[in-house]
Amino acid sequence: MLKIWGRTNSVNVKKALWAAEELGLEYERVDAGLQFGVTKTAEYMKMNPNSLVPTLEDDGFVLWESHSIVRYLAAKHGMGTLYPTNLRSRADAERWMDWAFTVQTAMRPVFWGLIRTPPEKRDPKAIEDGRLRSIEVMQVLEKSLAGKTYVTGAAFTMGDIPVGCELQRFMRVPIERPRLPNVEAWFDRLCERPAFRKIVDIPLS
Ligand SMILES: N[C@@H](CCC(=O)N[C@@H](CS)C(=O)NCC(=O)O)C(=O)O
Repeated sequence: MLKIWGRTNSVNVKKALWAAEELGLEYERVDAGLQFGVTKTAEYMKMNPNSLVPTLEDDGFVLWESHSIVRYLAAKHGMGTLYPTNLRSRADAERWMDWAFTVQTAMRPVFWGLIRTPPEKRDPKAIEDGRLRSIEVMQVLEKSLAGKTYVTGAAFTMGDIPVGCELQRFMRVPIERPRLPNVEAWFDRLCERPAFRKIVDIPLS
């Protein structure tokens, strides 16, 4: 059976799990990372020398890098749905997948500062700089989503998965955000998806 290593509160693990759920796949998830350890064991490092999560194993095939895992699952089980068959549509979806790391970089000091750092140890300037940068980055998505239902157009694809996971953090951390009507409407649409609610939109920790 498909196996995915990674703790459920990791934004990158969520991407792999959400894709598996959208595709209706059966999988076994193994806790790994941060408080669960595992990632520095010799056995794990043979699969993933980065000591990071997620890692996927599919019938002897091992893969790491969350966006590659999403692409792999989508290509194997969602050709023509999650994985667009038209080259340009696929490139568009992949572009948004790669761009998700731009959001992640901007949000990291905000998320770590407010969610994983005790108040007395926080760096308010780093948090505020991250907040401003994240808002700037979100304006790109806001403009692009005008007239669209999902990031690549009318259909939900793999392109929505990584950015959707990053957006959940942006929407749920306790910060001030400007109105972003298109982004908010897209987030609401994602929240209608059972797999998003089950895997992604869980309390931040
Ligand atoms: N680019 C990698 C990054 C993986 C990554 O940074 N994972 C984090 C969790 S989001 C991690 O493993 N942190 C250390 C840990 O959990 O022990 C991917 O997308 O898979």
